[in-house]
Amino acid sequence: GATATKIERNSKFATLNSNDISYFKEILGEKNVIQDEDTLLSANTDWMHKYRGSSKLLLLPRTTEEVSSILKYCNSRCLAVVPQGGNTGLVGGSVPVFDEVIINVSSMNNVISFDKVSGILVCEAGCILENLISFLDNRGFIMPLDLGAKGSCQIGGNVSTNAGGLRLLRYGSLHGNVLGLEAVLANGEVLDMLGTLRKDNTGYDLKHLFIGSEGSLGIVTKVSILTPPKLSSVNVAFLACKDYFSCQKLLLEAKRKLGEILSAFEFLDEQSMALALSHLEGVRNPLPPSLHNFYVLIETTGSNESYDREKLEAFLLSAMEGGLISDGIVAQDIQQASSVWHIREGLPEALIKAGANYKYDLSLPVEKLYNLVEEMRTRLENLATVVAYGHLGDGNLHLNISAPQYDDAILAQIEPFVYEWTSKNRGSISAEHGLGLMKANKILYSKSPAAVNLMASIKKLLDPNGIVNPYKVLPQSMIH
Ligand code: FAD
Ligand code: 2HG
Ligand code: ZN
Repeated sequence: GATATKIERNSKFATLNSNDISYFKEILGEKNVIQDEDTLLSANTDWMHKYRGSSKLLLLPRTTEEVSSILKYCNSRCLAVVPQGGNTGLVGGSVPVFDEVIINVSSMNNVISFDKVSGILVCEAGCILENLISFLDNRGFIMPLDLGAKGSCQIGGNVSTNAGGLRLLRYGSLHGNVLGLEAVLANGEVLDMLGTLRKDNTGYDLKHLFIGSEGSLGIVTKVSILTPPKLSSVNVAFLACKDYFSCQKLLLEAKRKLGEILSAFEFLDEQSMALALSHLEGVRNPLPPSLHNFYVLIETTGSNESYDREKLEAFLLSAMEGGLISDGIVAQDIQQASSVWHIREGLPEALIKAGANYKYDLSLPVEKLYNLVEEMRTRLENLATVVAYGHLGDGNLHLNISAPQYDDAILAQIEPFVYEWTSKNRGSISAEHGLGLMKANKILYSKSPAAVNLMASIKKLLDPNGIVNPYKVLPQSMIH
């Protein structure tokens, strides 16, 4: 693939043979052992069409026991594997680099239990996020996470990437919301950590190792997750700000004045809006045409319609009077709210349509976050378009560089500058997407050598042959 260059296949891994295929057919049944070319082509290719592997086999286990048998066998044969969920990952972590066997738990898509008193949902890892959202909606609950890829991503993939998304500001990260999980280790051992307790301080909390480890320590097969009740009153405002400083002040004011009802605070710059308008079907700017440099989407979620509305209106009035916002609308119905959300959520897709896309997912101190964007524009001049948006409420910038095609001259202007800048400002080079293949060798920009060494030791302990998602997350040189 375009970026999977410079890495060599690890020669200690075996190559698939006909005995392997026969074994898998025996344990999984013919139809769950996929060798069909079209299906493999899409499973080998990532969402951005930037990374492409050459796997000859996709396995679809239906139970934890089947996952265990597959891994036990692969480990004994030294066959490398890649766990894949909805394949919506943005760092090349979900596709093979070479010929790794792809394991997808999409057939494990049952809800196991739901406790409507505590809101605790236990389900299999292959459940698609949007299906869980609908399941809960019918019961008066919501998922604590939401993201643009909800129609395809699996909860197992979300947990494995510790996905952040649009509601983290309100409900916190999956490290807080996931109460338990079941995972299968490289040697086939099943780790049952599927607790449903809010509090459990018995020894090391091992589930956290699997949350955000991007399939490098084993395969997540079941998840237990705390879900919040669905509240009756949701408002969405779409606002314009003249400069980045106003966006920042608006965030502070929103936290102070909207307090407990604030549920999302997203921002996009005018370059993002232009991209959405030209590449997303049916999208129009809900604000009258004028020179707006920044847009902010604020969502409130509460339980009292008139109180929430009053609170939001008072906040907007004071922000308008204080000059923090230059224009804005409050969505009048669900359709308008979802079309406003679509502008923000559609940006990754708009970027794909626009051509080549260099993607950086950074945590930075909010007050400095946009300086990087401006410096990047100066560096790139007319070579490419710099587009910035993200979860401002969480200090998470999505810096995207869009160009007609991939070009080494552009990349040389971006890297290592972007990583050095982030490191110097004590930011994170992966806020929520993970390291995958793209940033496995960049981890030291955000973590100390001692921390990375410990990670490598954990990887070796849990997966001594290194068969699970090789070449990803950690630098190869540190785990051999
Ligand atoms: P995949 O892409 O299939 O896999 C991702 C990683 O997890 C890989 O390393 C894979 O090996 C591993 N993995 C998958 N399933 C398992 C499993 N069962 N056990 C062990 N390892 C596994 N991310 C955010 O954080 N916030 C966002 O707001 C957000 N928005 C997005 C919007 C769009 C349009 C797109 C395309 C992506 C977005 N993402 C976002 C990135 C991506 O959707 C998330 O990382 C998502 O959690 C990945 O889930 P998935 O099932 O598609 O996993
Ligand atoms: C989002 O917040 C996703 O929309 C994707 O995390 C970010 O496209 C990106 O860079
Ligand atoms: Zn995001």
